[in-house]
Amino acid sequence: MNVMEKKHTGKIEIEDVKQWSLLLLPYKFALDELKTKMNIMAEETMYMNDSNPIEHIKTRIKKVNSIQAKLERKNIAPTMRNAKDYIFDIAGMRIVCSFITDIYDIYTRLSNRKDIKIIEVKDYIKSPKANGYQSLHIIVQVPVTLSHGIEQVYAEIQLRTLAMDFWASLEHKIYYKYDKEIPENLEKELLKAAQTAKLMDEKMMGIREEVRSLS
Ligand code: 0O2
Repeated sequence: MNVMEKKHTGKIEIEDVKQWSLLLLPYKFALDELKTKMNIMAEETMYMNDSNPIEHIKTRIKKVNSIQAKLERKNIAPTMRNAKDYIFDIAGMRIVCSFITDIYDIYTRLSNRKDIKIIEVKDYIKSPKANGYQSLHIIVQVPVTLSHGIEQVYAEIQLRTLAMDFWASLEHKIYYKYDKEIPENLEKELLKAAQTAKLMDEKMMGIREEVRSLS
């Protein structure tokens, strides 16, 4: 099948859907690799510490139109070459933890690994976004072995607590419901909710420490 998807928006180049699918394949493999590594890490921690730092993991591959839109926002031509070179979250993994300390423990373990290269870290937990968004974002490079050799593939890992994830999911829905223009009163309520989520995370950590000190 040689399906051609043509998009005429100014100087945008025509891209072949099949070629895009081929480009996205290593990102899927990178996520498969990462997921296995994270599951091993979690299982090992469970045996050693009797607690699992990971509540759940979700993965997604960015859609071609979202990749192109992101390139356009950055004023970069939406080609496959540019997608590979300039978009680092084509492969996305979200790791949801119970406690903030679990997030930083996982980050430390990731940093110590030889098979994952940390490229960039954005700490929206220490410095939340103006709307209240919190998460630890890490751009990594993972080697993926393909028939033609080893490819270093970028992926974005987002680490959050359950409370941060709850907030972000609702905010994301509201953001799209209002077509990216959230009314001011809702923005304020969301900010308050983010602060409540932060307090909840701190409280839960305190309780855990207390329980640990007793056992
Ligand atoms: P999706 O559907 O989750 O993939 P940059 O890469 O630095 O040029 P970018 O991509 O905006 O700029 O980076 P950043 O700040 O690391 O945020 C990327 C992702 O974080 C977003 O991906 C969301 O998943 C999440 N995120 C960031 N800010 C917010 C926010 O205010 N609310 C919510 N709910 N999520 C947020 P995408 O591509 O937007 O969407």
